[in-house]
Amino acid sequence: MTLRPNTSHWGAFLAEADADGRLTIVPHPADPAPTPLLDNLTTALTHPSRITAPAIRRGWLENGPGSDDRRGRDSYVEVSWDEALDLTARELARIRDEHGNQAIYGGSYGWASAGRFHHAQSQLRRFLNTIGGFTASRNTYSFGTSQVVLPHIVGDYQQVVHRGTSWRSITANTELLVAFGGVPAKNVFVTPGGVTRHTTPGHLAELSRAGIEVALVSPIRTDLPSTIDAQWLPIRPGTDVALMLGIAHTLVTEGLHDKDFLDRYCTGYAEFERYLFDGVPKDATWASAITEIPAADIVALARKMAASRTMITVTWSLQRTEYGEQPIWAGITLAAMLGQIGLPGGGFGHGYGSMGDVGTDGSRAGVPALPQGVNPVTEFIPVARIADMLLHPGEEYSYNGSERRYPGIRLVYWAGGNPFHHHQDLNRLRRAFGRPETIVVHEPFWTATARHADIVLPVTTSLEREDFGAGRGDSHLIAMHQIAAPAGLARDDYAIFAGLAARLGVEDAYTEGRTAREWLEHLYSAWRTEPSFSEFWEAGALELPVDESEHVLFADFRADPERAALPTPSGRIEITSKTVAGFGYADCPGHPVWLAPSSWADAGRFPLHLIANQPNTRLHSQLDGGPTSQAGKVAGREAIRIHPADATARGITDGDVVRVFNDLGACLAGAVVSAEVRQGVVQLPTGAWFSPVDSLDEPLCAAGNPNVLTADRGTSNLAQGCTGQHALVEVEIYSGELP
Ligand SMILES: Nc1nc2c(c(=O)[nH]1)N[C@H]1C(S)=C(S)[C@@H](COP(=O)(O)OP(=O)(O)OC[C@H]3O[C@@H](n4cnc5c(=O)[nH]c(N)nc54)[C@H](O)[C@@H]3O)O[C@H]1N2
Ligand SMILES: Nc1nc2c(c(=O)[nH]1)N[C@H]1C(S)=C(S)[C@@H](COP(=O)(O)OP(=O)(O)OC[C@H]3O[C@@H](n4cnc5c(=O)[nH]c(N)nc54)[C@H](O)[C@@H]3O)O[C@H]1N2
Ligand SMILES: [Mo]
Repeated sequence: MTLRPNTSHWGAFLAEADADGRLTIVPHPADPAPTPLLDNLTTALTHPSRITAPAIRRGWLENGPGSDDRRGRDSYVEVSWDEALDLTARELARIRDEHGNQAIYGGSYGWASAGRFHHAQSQLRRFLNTIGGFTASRNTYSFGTSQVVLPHIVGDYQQVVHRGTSWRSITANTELLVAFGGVPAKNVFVTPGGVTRHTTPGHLAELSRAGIEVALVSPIRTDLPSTIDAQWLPIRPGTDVALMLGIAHTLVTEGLHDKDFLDRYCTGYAEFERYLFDGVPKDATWASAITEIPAADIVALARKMAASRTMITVTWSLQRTEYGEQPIWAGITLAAMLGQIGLPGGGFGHGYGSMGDVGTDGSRAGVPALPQGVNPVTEFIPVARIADMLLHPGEEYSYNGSERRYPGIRLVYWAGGNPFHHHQDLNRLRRAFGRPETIVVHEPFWTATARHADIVLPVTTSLEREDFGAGRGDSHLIAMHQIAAPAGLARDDYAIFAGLAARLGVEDAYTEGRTAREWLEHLYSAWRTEPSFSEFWEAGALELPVDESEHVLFADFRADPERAALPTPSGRIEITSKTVAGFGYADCPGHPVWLAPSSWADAGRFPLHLIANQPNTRLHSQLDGGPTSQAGKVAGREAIRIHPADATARGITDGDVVRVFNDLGACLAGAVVSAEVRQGVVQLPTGAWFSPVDSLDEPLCAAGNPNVLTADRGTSNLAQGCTGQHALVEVEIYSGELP
């Protein structure tokens, strides 16, 4: 037995399996800050939740394809691979012939595993493209709203999200970091596709060593490491825009805004300034009433921001809320008013602390990937509108200036994602998943999504196959050696699609005659000839050149706004966008505005504001059964943090099982009483496996998945993005029988 290299979205490692399939994991030697999330992998090979054979839902097998509310409550029949693949191929052919390829939904959102070749979504798309295409999804749950609104403001989202001002520029130049949503250290261990050297923890340590002042604007103190001595502004959730407007109003009143910058580099500022003063003045007192931050603190912060080299950062979470376009637009507007956009350590940043590759000096080398082919079907939905699409085919909706109609979907094909983790209002999603004629899911584990499928095909994890992996800007390409044999009858997604392709007469187009190992060699060799593939494979990793420059976002634009004009209609930063104004959306007008969340109407009955953020013990719902994730559970369920005053008022003490509920649903959770969340706020992270107790009259998730409580509502008619971060709830001691 030897330790072999492999990688995950949360870090590279060396691993070996013992005779019982338990893994020993050693972090990659080049990683200065490995994460305990690695331990979640140790039980992955043999976990009881593994799917070990192809399985067909009994109702589907007996009655054939069709809408069926039993999905999620039915039993399964194990079948041979030949039978499973025959059934799947026949059903795909039937749907395609009777209804056309657009009736197949292949959006299949999700993170799957690290590894460039066995990337599940790439494999699925390549396969569906070879059989004539599919209805796709657009944008992400992560920053889907920014993907739509940023192009209207600065012309592009990629620059801002993936090539923002570097940490090096911040730690060398910034005097004041104003962090809306904080810089949550729990999130920086994750980067899509893998990460070998975790550098952000080092930058965070440098932040405190350099004595940079930080204003933490967040309902939760742990959104910034406790080692950083910050001013904590415990804002009421969903009100950051009001705070930004209060600061903006103060800057104008005191003549602290940079008029030259606004004239030269921006358009539409005058209209925004009029809004600040029209009708109700959006001054610090006004902002204080909404945000519950003292007006004096708002005024003092505004003055300090104008007097310092200030970086304003807005985490991705703020746009994952109703009207999530606004905090992005208002944050950039505020940075423009300070006139520091394009200066070292100043301006605007998006997502410092949201992910490991934001602001880090990564490699720009790019990494090889599987070609997905061309989708002949042009139909798509904004990704978070999945349940609307399934429940309301043909219905009209608005998206980014166009009027669209939901397509009629007959077959849903999911590989590498867990919508019963990631989507909002899971009780509604259950109804939506009752609608299609057939649902096919590839999964290593019996997730709730697998339990709602008709055809469940067991796949290997990245520990049970060969691949190579690297994230955006990763310092190494890791040769992912096979650590163990596949669990049960599990096959790679590639092998499954190759089997289907053969049955549908497109095997050559899909496989191009290559085995998985031959694909690795082929993709690698088209990318690099030196060192050779076999040298790379033998060495276990290839180090990639890393860019160590102090990169500054929009420095070129600042230096020459004519030559380096932004790709917006005006070539400038659009504080007012005529394009967006022209869409006529009340929920996203032409410049940043304060809009009170519509859920506030229920605040009387559901007085606690739930933050449903990313978990610090795992990635999303992945490996929830693993040791690090399990160690974080309280009373066997996901932990909910509640302020001491709110706990006392409800008779709740540490370790109690509580019921968290609103009109949409309810779940159980284990109480952690903590003054690190502000009063009136509870925090329950995402990712506990949706475990509905179907025997009860009222739906109840026994594990603590917050998406039974979140509303399935787009951010606005503009982006239609995910709004899962917030919900209003009530919490009580659970006195029923414990499921
Ligand atoms: N309330 C609320 N909800 C949210 C969010 C929030 O802030 N609040 N955040 C959202 C965000 S940002 C995101 S990105 C989403 C994440 O949502 P997802 O990406 O859907 O979540 P994961 O748990 O990573 O799901 C990946 C699934 O792929 C499976 N898998 C792993 N490897 C393979 C493979 O090789 N092949 C196949 N076929 N399957 C594989 C895993 O077992 C797992 O079930 O959640 C969103 N949901
Ligand atoms: N450990 C771990 N890391 C992860 C992930 C994971 O699942 N686990 N997921 C990864 C993925 S896919 C993504 S997209 C990123 C997401 O990155 P983010 O979206 O930035 O992460 P979140 O943890 O959802 O939210 C960050 C913080 O925002 C604060 N916040 C919430 N609402 C408000 C508000 O109204 N105002 C203010 N000021 N603050 C608010 C919350 O306290 C929360 O802790 O994280 C990535 N990193
Ligand atoms: Mo995400």
